[in-house]
Amino acid sequence: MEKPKGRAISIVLGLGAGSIALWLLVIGPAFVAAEGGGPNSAWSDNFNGGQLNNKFWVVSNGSAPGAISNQHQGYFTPANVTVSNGYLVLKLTQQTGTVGANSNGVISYGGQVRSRHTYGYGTYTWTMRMSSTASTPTVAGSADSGSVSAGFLYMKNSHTEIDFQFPADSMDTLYLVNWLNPNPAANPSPNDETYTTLAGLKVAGVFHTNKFVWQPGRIDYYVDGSFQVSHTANVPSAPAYVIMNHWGTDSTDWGGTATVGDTRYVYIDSVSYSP
Ligand SMILES: [Ca+2]
Repeated sequence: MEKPKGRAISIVLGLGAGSIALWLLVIGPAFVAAEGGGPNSAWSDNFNGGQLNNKFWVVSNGSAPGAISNQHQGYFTPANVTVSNGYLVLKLTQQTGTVGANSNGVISYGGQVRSRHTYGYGTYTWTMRMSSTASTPTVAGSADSGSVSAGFLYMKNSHTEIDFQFPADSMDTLYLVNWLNPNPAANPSPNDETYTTLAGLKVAGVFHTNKFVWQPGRIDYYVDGSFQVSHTANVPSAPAYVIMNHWGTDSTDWGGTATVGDTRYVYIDSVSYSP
């Protein structure tokens, strides 16, 4: 499939310096030794406990992808991660502020949660509603330009990456993506990526159950129980972190230009893994 202009690199981790930022977040100093079940244990989280299970999840606090010099700077802030009424809620705000030499830049505050463990081959499922202005899970809301939301697997410069990802400027297009960067000491190249797009799902308006089955040399993607596509190129093998995030953009390439002043929300009803 032909790639949209400028999308390849940005899918990895945002743009340019953003790739470094996310890497630091994922394996930064805040990393805590794994607890509980190992990489071959099934698990699920319905977020029904009233607060996030901090023995299982790490809330990111620091730079987010999508930075553009003198224009846009994004952060993940723990204040934008909550558990409420059975949902994990990831909030995003965008405001005017000083970015480098520009006093009229855009600053984004999003949210990100990742697993403490890494996990390997198996079935991964998220029931979630992508970025919208809906301030509760069931009310109507629009997908405003200026964000990326996702449930995905990731480790070390996309040595492993498998995603369900929604750039909010994509006119209701969900991206089913996988990466295998064979040399994670360097950033991935466009040739390391395989993706499929799905349109018309109203991903910002309703919940969908997004599932992939990852096995050696193959990833099968499903939405609401319906098989969508198999990818057999760029299939990674290394265990990776389970991540859900919602981050701001101000780019015409991926996520769209910022919508300053509009608060947006991602709702995750449940996430699970089985080997
Ligand atoms: Ca739930």
